[in-house]
Amino acid sequence: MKRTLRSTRAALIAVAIVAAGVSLTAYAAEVKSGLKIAFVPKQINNPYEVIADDGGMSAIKEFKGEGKVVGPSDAGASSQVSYINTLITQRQDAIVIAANDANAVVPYLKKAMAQGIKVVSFDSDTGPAGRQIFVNQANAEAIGRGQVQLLSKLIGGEGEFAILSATPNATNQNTWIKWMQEELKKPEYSKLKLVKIAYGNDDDQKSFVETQGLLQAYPNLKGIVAPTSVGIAAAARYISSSPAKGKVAVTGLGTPNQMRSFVKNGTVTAFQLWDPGQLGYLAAYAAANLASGTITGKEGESFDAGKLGKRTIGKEGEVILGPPTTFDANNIDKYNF
Ligand code: RAM
Repeated sequence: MKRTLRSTRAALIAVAIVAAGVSLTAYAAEVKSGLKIAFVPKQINNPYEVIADDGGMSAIKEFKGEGKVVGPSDAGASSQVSYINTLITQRQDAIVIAANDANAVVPYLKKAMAQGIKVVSFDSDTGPAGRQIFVNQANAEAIGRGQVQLLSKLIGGEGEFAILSATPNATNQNTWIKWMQEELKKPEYSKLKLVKIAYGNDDDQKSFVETQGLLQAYPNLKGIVAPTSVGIAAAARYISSSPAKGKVAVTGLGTPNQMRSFVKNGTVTAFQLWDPGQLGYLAAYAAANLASGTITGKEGESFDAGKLGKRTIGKEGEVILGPPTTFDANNIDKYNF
């Protein structure tokens, strides 16, 4: 009897300790309700950015904040500045931004942070000076190297290819391109030749025309890598109705919904992306945790990101969503974004 009592008491104490631990964790992970969080995408009419922003808004709904999306209709270098200034005047709790040009926005984001507004960059970074946290879609080196690996497979390891990028100042595209060029230095790619980096500015028409220009300028072109959802869709559309179909491979980063018809009609064999909705969702939770004081943005801190679970901040305030997926005819119908 005594032994039972003692062990019961011990068990009760253990339960109490566990319960206290659980409630402490829950308390630490809580974000405030009513937070005003504004998303500033690269451009509001880019389908990729729309999915990302929608993901952010759904997270904000979960923790009962007030979310909104404001931003330019073009991805021009200084197009986001006036929006940031307005958000500062409106005393938002946090700004979540996909930067078109770090140099253009950092001074204004610094001003926001000086006034207590928390700043999270996502998709396209500002660099550590312009934000507390960068929510990155995937490891930038892995994305860049992965793009070359995929292209090489698609064109049999040799031939001329071009990159069709977004804007010349986009941090994300430029970082990926840098890693593509690193990957190309490996001996196994000695027969791959990067002939040109073209810029479609994340504008559908300009990307379409740039694709046409690439085909005219490089008659031996075997591939186009467009690490932009706008660029890859425009390139695929051009090539799908040109004699280059089946001869010039189009790959890069795109949304399954925009690329599905080009995979089905044989213009595109494979391309990559992550879930932009989850990217926005994670960025919203990062912003809310900063604004609630549960984290400050330092390496090693963790926060609760709703259905994405616990996330830990890495070097220079970077939080990574996860590895990209490669889409092809076998799996594309499993994805709806
Ligand atoms: C475009 C944008 C965005 C990029 C995607 C892959 O929508 O340039 O920044 O991450 O493509």
